[in-house]
Amino acid sequence: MTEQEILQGLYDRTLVGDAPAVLDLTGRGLASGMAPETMLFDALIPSLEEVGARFERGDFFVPEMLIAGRAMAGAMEVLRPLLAQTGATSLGTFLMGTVKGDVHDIGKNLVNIMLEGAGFQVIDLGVQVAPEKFVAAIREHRPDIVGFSAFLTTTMPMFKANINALEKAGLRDQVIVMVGGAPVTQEYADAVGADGYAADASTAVRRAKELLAERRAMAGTSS
Ligand code: B1M
Repeated sequence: MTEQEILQGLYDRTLVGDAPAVLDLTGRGLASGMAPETMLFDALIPSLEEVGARFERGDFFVPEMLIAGRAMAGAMEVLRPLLAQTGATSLGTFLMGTVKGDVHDIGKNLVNIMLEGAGFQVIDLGVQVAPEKFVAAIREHRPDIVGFSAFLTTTMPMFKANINALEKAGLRDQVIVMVGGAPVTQEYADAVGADGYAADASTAVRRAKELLAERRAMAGTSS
């Protein structure tokens, strides 16, 4: 198979949720020397975008979204260790979770992989994470950054609820807050009082590094 045929196959088989074929094509791609990033950004993610577009048009329903998501997740299991080749030293600790009421995790998991690849220690609280769970985990792990992911317009308000919970617990000044997820914008992040926002996984890594450097520079000048 040519590289183009593998990419087209990954796109088409993800679209119809054919997990075994997606897994097989991922293996073939790797065996033929393709970069994991090429399969991810040129086939798997565009396919899920098309799934979302079809769902919006009423051509796809929840079961189709679910099986497409599972097919993508299967490929990610194989690609994950290759994408996240972590350095020996940790840049900092990143606590991550999808907000309460929201079960989407593919985008969050991808951000986690990229963060790990860049050298962050990532603690993932999973999906449907309630404000009090974030608060307890911040107390326990003392992360440098906490990340809230939301993928539905109806769950985005949980960012504010989480930030309010951090303020109430006296933790807001101790941790950098980053937000992201498909419907989130910089304007929304600013409005809820987050420190940082990123539209995709690679920007999330860059933004996390910038925010951490700024925080450490400020701590250095004030001490
Ligand atoms: Co859902 N879903 N879904 N879904 N789903 C979306 C998000 C939707 C946009 C589809 C659509 O209408 N076009 C729509 C939301 C509309 C809206 O609110 N504006 C939607 C809907 C409506 C729903 C349900 C309500 C459907 C229903 O039941 N009627 C339901 C909600 C369930 C719930 O959460 N309570 C639902 C359910 C599901 C499934 C369970 C079937 C499945 C999820 C499987 C899973 O995640 N394990 C699913 C899927 C697969 C999708 C789509 C098709 C794909 C999402 C995805 O994985 N994208 C999605 C359509 C779409 O997004 N185009 C859709 C690929 C992923 C790599 O991209 O998620 O954007 P993304 O992540 C990016 C960035 O957002 C960013 O980096 C990531 C990587 O580059 N990012 C961050 C993410 N987190 C970040 C955090 C950061 C920084 C950056 O800092 C902390």
